[in-house]
Amino acid sequence: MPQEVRVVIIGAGIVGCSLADELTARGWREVTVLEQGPLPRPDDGASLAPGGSTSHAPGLVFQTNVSKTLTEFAAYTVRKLSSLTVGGLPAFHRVGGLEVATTEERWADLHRKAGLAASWGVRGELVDPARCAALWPLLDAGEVLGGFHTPDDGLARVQAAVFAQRARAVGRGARFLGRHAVTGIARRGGRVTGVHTDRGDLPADIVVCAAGLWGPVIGAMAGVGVPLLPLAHQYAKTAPLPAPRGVNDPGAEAGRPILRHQDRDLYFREHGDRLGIGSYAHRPMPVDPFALPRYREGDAPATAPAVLPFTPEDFGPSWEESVRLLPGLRDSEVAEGFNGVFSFTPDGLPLLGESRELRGFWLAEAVWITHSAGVAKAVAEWLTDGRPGTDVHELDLHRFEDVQRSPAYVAERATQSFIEVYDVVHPLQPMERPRPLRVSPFHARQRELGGYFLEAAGWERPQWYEANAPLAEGVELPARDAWAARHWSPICAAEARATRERVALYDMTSLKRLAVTGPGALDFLQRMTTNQLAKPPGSVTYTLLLDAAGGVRSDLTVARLGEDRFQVGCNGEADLDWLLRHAPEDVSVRDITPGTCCVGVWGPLARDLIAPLTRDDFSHGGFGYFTAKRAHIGHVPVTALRLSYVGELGWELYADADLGLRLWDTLWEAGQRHGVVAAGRGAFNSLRLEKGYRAWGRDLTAEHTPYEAGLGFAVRMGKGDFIGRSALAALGGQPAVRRTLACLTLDDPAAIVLGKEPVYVGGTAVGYVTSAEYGYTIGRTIAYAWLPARAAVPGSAVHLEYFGEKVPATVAAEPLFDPRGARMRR
Ligand code: FAD
Ligand code: THG
Repeated sequence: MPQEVRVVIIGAGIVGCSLADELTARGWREVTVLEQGPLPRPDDGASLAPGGSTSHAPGLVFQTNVSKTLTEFAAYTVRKLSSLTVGGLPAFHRVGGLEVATTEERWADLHRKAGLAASWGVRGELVDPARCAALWPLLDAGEVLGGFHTPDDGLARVQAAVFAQRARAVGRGARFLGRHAVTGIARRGGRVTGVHTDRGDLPADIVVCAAGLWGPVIGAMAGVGVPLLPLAHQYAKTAPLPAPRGVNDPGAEAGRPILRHQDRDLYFREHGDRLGIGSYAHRPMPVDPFALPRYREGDAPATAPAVLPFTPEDFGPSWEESVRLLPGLRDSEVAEGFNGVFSFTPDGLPLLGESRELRGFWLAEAVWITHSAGVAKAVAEWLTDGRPGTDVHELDLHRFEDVQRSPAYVAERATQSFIEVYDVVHPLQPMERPRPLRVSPFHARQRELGGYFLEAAGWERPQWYEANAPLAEGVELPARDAWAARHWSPICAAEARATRERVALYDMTSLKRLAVTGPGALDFLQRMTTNQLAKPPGSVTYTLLLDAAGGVRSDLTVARLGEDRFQVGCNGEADLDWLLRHAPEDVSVRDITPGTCCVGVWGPLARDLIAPLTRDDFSHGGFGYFTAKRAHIGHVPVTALRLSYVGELGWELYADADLGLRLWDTLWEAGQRHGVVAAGRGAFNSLRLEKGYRAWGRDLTAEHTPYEAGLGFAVRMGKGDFIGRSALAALGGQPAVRRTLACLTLDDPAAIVLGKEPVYVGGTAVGYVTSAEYGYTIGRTIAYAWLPARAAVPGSAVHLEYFGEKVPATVAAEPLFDPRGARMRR
């Protein structure tokens, strides 16, 4: 019962206050918020704010984000703050948002952003320079190519928002204790039991760390890694401006839209007759959270820990650029400023969830004002219902691999997140540093073959191999625009063709795999997943992990290698976390990805390539589709799985890493007479879309049921209980669905889209694209998209929008290639 569970929230910034509000709204009664700083009233002004990042944040809320989840969180924040009033004013001031472009690249990107806004349901419109200047009279229309205007964005009145949520929580019985510094986390038997403070101890069943940039300090008290780095960010105010052309009303705090000039890492808002200017253009200024000054009673606001002294020399270029965009500032000056500190993570996204090492210890960290209410709602739902109502896998604390949690990695990547905060980032863009970090045993060969490497989870992954360039000669392909041509090569087409016509080697080492073993292993996996796994050793099964509400948490392949031994192919660190959380004593779950490797040998000649290398039976009769066996390929012992995400005859061959190079060389040499190629992720992604194979996290998430996602075939309701079964049963068997993941093909064989584009029926955006790639075998672009079921009827005409261009498309029956799977079963 939430009523009796004692929750302690550490930190009364926007996140802590919002969470207290969301929890008490759901019936939680024993909620205590501890704050080391003072707890101000709204009329006390910022000077008495507790002193974290929230205290001085100017509160700009731009909702549109590449992440659908973050966009939804921002939209919720806007809705919620708009409904809260303090002193007769709502806590959200809907002045609108304007992002301007001064470069062609940004102007194109704003078109892409307008598409994202349409996909996620945010109102917005691209506007010309004259309209930009009408919205922002200080602005030099000659400087901009255009803008993206979002009328529903605006300013959070941050202190009011904090106060109103706090007051409401207090009204429902929450306790807020100011000047209480948490000094330790009490725990017993892997669970938190309370907190120690400088004013005594408090028992707790659940502790939520909402300590902002102090997260790592609290984490250290709990023995939990909190992968964030605080960095300073400059914020300045101008001197009072002469009311420019009568628009700037000195009485009102702001009237014009919040403004972003991302080409120069700048943003602007009004403060009455002054402008506030925020800059990310300066050198990174990391802050060690362990070295921050302790709070002292009566500290002056200037010494608030998250506020560092202004360094004007760092702001110089930003001022010049501000004057260039807003020439009216020429006669003004920077009147005041500060270097404000807040949290950055390796991928720029928040850190949410319960620690696995210390149960009951939760994080709600690295959260912007923009997403604060949405995050708080999700965490409150998660605590109340066992699952957040919004898919949060991108924000899950457990998304990082071990190697991504080192202090060195966190510092380097978080600094890069600061640098890139306003950059135009291509969906395939790999991190720049640290690289190379993780390499497969085939790396040396891949480099010899001219691999073009992208990166995922720290792994170097070839997208294609320049050595295959001769095969691409004469391949007819539509021309690509510069954006779509980034991280792409016509060689991908040649590698895809070689896979369909001959045979190719794919490095699958980065595919995460777990060993699940022990007397309870079968029962455990049966309870965790949807498909029937009680099959003889040697069987391989495609199956789903669901959450309790029937949402798809992941899709897996489970190979039964022995009575009590399973190899699980999964989608990432979060799967490992989910299984470890649920594993009983008699089951061991181990990540065997590091230390092993995998080659996919796929194509009609795969058997011809492998058979001469082994005495084991790789015939169709002796080694059936979706089965596994131990075998030897030359000198190398392998676990072979007969399945193929690219939809061709072949095997995944797993070996210990020390023998990986030998395995690759053996296959490579034997493959020469069959015209073997090494093939990269570019071909891989195209081939899997032709086969209609979903990529979890992109095409579907916990937001979707198996039926909506077209994966009902992997659910066996009759096999016994499993997590999510009762929720599916409540839907009534294979229900008719309201929305569905549909396969589209673009009508113009030369058209390209890349993913996340909006889908229109008539003039209305009804859905969005998940994955898209040119289908090299079928000769046009394939786009999977979430659509209302009524729009997803094969043959229906829709259109997508790509950089502002209308792209006609048609719903197709799927899969587009080899629908009966004959090529894999011979
Ligand atoms: P905080 O506000 O830092 O709250 C954490 C609280 O925990 C603090 O009050 C701290 O005192 C308390 N605490 C820490 N340790 C302990 C302890 N041991 N015991 C008890 N209490 C403890 N975001 C936007 O969305 N839009 C913007 O325009 C924007 N502009 C910004 C401009 C600047 C200059 C800065 C600095 C940040 C800006 N941000 C903006 C980011 C935003 O301010 C933060 O991400 C957000 O305020 C973080 O809120 P929080 O509640 O997590 O952390
Ligand atoms: N290989 C292995 N494990 C994996 C993947 C993989 N785990 C994660 C992810 N990829 C899972 N995704 C899929 C998607 C489709 C198929 C396999 C893994 C697949 N499906 C066939 C189909 O839909 O026709 C067969 C399904 C069935 O027979 O039940 O092959 O790439 N090891």
